[in-house]
Amino acid sequence: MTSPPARLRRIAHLDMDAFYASVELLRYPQLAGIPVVIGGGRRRGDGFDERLLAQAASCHPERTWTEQDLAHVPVDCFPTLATYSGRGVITTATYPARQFGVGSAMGLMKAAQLCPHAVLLPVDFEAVYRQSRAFKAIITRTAPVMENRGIDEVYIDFTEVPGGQDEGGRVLAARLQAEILAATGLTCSIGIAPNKLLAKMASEFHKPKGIAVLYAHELRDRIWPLSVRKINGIGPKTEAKLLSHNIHTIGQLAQLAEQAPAWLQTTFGPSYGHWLAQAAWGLDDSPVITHSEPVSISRETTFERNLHAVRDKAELGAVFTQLCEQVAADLQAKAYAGRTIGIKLRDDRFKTITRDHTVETPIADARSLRRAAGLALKRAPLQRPLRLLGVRVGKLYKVEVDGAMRPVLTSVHSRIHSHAVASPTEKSTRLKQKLHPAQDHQAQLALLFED
Ligand code: DCP
Ligand code: MG
Repeated sequence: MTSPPARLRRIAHLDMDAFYASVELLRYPQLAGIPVVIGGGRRRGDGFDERLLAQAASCHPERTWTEQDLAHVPVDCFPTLATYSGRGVITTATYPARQFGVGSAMGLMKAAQLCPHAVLLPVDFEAVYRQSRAFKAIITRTAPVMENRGIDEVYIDFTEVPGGQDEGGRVLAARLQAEILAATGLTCSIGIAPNKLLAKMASEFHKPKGIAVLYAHELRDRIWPLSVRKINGIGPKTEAKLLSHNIHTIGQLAQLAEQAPAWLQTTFGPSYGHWLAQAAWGLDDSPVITHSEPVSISRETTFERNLHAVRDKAELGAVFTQLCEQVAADLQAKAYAGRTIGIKLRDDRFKTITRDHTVETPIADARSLRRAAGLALKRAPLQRPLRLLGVRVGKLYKVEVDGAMRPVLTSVHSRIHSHAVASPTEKSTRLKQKLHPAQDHQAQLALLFED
């Protein structure tokens, strides 16, 4: 009996085109095809549309201008880079604007010299997040193995998706582009390759609205001529170091990796040196991670005025209970429970203190959280007025449908993160407790918060 042929690994990287700017063009379609840059501020509550309509009314007083007319405000009523003064930078630019050499991270004043007639718009984060969620939902409907990489990009495993192998992934990519466009009005570019590393490079090949299909045997022709900087994981410092050794292209790096592997490892360290060699040869077996589970769930609040543990006991106690209730609601909504309950305090001198209490079995209800958080609070100094109080639940477990608890396996990234952040604090807390055993009156103050 012959086994079915092994499927080729096909990984896609999808990246939205001029994302923040394209989201604005949905609101102002009359700006399509002309240079537009995003930068200089946020939209929320800044009265941008009101000013725009007022401008339209002063140019065209023969008619009335309301919010419904935003898509018809003449282009020459919009603010341009020429009128900008300040120190803001460009968040992104439409492709027509990029033709003038302007782009992300450039100062707006400098961009104004290159393209003074470009329209300047503020960013609308609410709309951007809404569209981000919308396009990702479209993808997972068809291709469920998707890794969220940020606001406007994802990796998608095409390997097992029906039709995902057709024309190397091109057919499915075109379908996703069409579905995203139909649902959101936004365009994206997709690269499909044997792994994430190559897919990320390929998605840039035919931007905007492009699809690039890359096979392993094309490494020499299509990847090696590119600058080393095109490898996701080579930043400006590594690039500068490589350039100082006359390594400009990925091909030169690959050659070096083959001829002098020890040099890369001594120059960049064994782990990064090895990774550089692998990357130059187009090798990457990192998986598409479908869900990144949280390391912890927390809520905190900064008070309108500073509160004192004794003088404002009732108010603080109420806030404390409310925070526990909110965390409990968050945990239950997401079907998590946790074993380490922590509190965070910030006093009037901005000193931040955290304390943890770990329980035997995972909990998610407000009463249990309140009790455990109270025990953590007992060990915190409470003499000074407080400006902030927070409650955090870590060591999370996923509560399955049948009620079983599965410990949350955090990704490598979040493990590194939680070590970097949590361990030193925990260590210093333990150290301090050894050196300065909790004073009795502190414990008594904390008792004030108990049920
Ligand atoms: N962004 C930002 N600051 C930067 C770069 C980007 O705030 N220095 C924001 C704005 C972008 C979004 O992130 O719209 C996505 O970044 P991309 O690098 O994917 O850039 P775009 O989507 O704007 O353009 P492209 O078509 O090149 O992907
Ligand atoms: Mg993008």
